[in-house]
This record gives sequence, structure tokens and C-alpha cells, in this order.
Amino acid sequence: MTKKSKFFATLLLTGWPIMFSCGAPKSDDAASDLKIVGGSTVSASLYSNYFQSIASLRYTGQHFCGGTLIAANKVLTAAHCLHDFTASEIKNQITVTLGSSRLNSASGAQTFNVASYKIDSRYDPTTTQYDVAVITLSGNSTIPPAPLNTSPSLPAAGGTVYTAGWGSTSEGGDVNTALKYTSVAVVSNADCTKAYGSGIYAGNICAYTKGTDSCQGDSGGPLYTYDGKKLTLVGIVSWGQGCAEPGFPGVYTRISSFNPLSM
Ligand code: 4AZ
Repeated sequence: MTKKSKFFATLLLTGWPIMFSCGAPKSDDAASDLKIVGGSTVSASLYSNYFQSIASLRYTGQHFCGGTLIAANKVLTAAHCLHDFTASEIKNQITVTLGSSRLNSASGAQTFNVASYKIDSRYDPTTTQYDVAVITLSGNSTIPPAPLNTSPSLPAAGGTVYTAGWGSTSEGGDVNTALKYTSVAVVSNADCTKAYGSGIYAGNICAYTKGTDSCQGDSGGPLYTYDGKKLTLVGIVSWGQGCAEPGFPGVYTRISSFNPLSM
């Protein structure tokens, strides 16, 4: 969620949408602020070859956060995506859809209820640290789960990583029905701390490329590395100062700091 809005997570139930893009830097051109300049729609072949592990979390049918399939019946997401719901809302009104790159397309879609869920007990809604939750689905998906990065030294600063989601294509915008992805460069935690002043801890990865970013509605979704063959999950979309604001990296939960398969 945004730094500004993270204390107001209930807004998530109304706003939605999110991601990439976000716009040209205000300082460069106020008139084009927040127009999409980054990211691309995930084509059918990119989806089936690489991005099928992305999940859409829905509350009463409306997309509100992303997630990633990490086992046949487990979806990793952000703690802040679930934190403001009651247990009853999570079990009775949240569904998880896999298998389609388009929101609202029945073709290929596999939709599950939440059988159980676990929010990291250390999650702190004030700082957004330990922003990790695991959902156990009501059944098994047939989609191949994403492999998890376990190396604390990867991805290295400067490396290219990929994020994807149905989030807003502009800061404050709506959910986007077509899945989008973008590439961003890893920023060291030291440099990310310089950007934010405080609030970055070892369990974060930051990533920044001018003009493109994850955004509202992408939260909970994946940050991946690509080895030329497959995507490996390295992060969870967590928060940032707005979306694609110049000088402010997107902040992600660092998967290698957690063991989500045994949460
Ligand atoms: C959000 O509000 C959000 N630019 C997620 C990611 C980022 C910003 C906001 C990173 O869910």
C-alpha cells in the first residue's frame, strides 16, 4: 500500500486498482503526470509460459490484491491485504482466482475459497514490516506453483526483476482488467533507506526504474527474477510512496527472509 495510505487500509475495499505505470515524473512534465509510461500487457503466450502463478484475491467478487501460487493449494500474499478483514469475511467473502490473465474472464479460471490463512505474527501494520500471509485454498490448483528464492544475497542490487498485477495503471487509479507486467532494477537496502529516510528493514527488497512501478491493487503480488527459462519468486508487492514517483522505489517483502511453505 502507499506510505500515505497505509494507515487507511480500509480504503482498499473501495478503491482499487492498481499498478504499473504510473507516470511521467511530475518534475518533468506535470501535464503527463501519471499517464502510463511503463509496463506491458501480459500476452496469452507470456501468461501461459511464465505468469500463470499470479493469483487475484477478490472480496465479494472484486479484485483487491494479488498473490502468487507457491504450492498446489497455497497462495502467498501480503499481510496488509488480509489484515483489515475479519476471519469470517476472509473465509466467507474472499475468493482466490488463478488461471486467467483477465479479470472477469471465465475461460481457464480456477476459483477457490480460503480454507485457512496465516498472517505472519510479527506483521506490524504501522511499519508494514513482515508483510507476509499465506492462504490455504479450498482445493488444489492444477497450475504449476512458482519456485521460491532462498538465497539471501539474491537478487543483487542493479539486477532486473519483474512484477505483475491487475493494479492501477496510475497513482489513485482503478483496477485494470488486463494483467500487466513490468521490469524494474533492484536497489540496495542502503540506497532505499536514503530514499525513504527510515522504514526499510532486512526483510525488504526495493526496486526502481524511472516511470514504471507496481501500484495499488498489485499489493500481495509477485516480484520475480528470470534466469532465461523460468521465473523465481523473490518478493511480494508491499508498499511505496505513491506509484512511480521519481526517486521512490517500490518496496517488496524479501522472500528469502521467510519460509512461507512452513508458515
Ligand atoms: C499499494 O497501495 C501500493 N509503488 C503497492 C505498491 C506500491 C505502491 C502502493 C509501490 O498497494
